[in-house]
Amino acid sequence: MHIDEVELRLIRLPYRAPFKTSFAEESEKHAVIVTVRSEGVEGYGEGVMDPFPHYREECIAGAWHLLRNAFAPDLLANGCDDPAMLAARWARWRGNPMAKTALELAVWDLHARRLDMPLRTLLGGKRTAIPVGASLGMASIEHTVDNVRRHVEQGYKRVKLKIEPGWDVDLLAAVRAEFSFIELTVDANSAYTLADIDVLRAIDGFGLHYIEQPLHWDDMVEHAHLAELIHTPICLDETLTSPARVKAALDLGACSVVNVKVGRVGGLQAVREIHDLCVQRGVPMWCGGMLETGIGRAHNIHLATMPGFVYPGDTASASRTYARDIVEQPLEAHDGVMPVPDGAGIGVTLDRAFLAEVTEQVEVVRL
Ligand code: OSB
Ligand code: MG
Repeated sequence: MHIDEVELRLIRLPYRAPFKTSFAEESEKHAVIVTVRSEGVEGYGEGVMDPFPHYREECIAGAWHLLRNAFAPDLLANGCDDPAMLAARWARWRGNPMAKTALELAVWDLHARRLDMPLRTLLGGKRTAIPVGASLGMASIEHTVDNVRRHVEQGYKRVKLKIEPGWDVDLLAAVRAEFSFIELTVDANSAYTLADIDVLRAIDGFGLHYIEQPLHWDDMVEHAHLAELIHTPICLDETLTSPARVKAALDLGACSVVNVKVGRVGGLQAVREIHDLCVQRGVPMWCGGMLETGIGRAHNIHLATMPGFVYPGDTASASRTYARDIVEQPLEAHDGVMPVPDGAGIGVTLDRAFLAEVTEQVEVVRL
């Protein structure tokens, strides 16, 4: 398949409410929307890098440089018959999984649209809807308990609370006092160390489904140690940046649950490899989120139809995060179940007028 051009578009989209984690409080999304064009057909991808590297090391400026000067020129010069080959082709540029994924996803979408097939079918996903949970940013205890109640009433299958040292045990006690039996998890985004073992042991007493990324964002060894000290399963997010690192984490016993974010692991081919490894080892997986716009969210919904995604993911209704999205189709869960957008590719189309309104920068790359 010959690619005629690659469009890079930086957008800024306000959140309905600020999202607070242990690493930052953000009030708007900065996303790189990538479009690939071939013989009148378009495919779309989304980069989940932020302006500054608070989650992992990548940032938008660095990703833009690599997309503009490395990955897009390679794609334009060599075309692509099988998007599954792109990660290997781009391995000579080390790391930078989020930047690579933004373009790889666009090629997958284009490929599926040209075949007139839903993307999930190319990935072996048979489900037409997936169970979803919701990730709640940090807020006061009263507000959090209300927010949990709202999501439980809406039928979300799992609720995840963001925590950090000093914002954990009292919060969990208040939530558990009212909701003793819901599927509840916490995500520390690397805010603790092993010196916090006493509080981690206290968190261990709340019957959580798993605890997500309690320790350093690049660590495996200390997570493996922690896994011996508490009963709650450990789920890794930040640490898992490739199929090889997922395998290493499982071999070490650093986690027993895997959060898959396509951008963090380097694309859909990487997701397929991680998926097959986790299925083979009986390790439960779920699809994480980065508050994506409708493009990244639609990709997440399609990939989460693969059979190994057995826990509810973070791909909740777009309207929780955005008053208005950049895609025309509403991506809304009903009773905690998200329908997979119908049609070819990822099944969504861009709201071009609104996209133009929220665009900060556009660059079209041709040979
Ligand atoms: O750690 O899972 C995370 C959002 C941004 C960065 C990291 C994370 C998150 C979320 C939100 O938890 C998930 C979502 O609703 O998309
Ligand atoms: Mg996380």
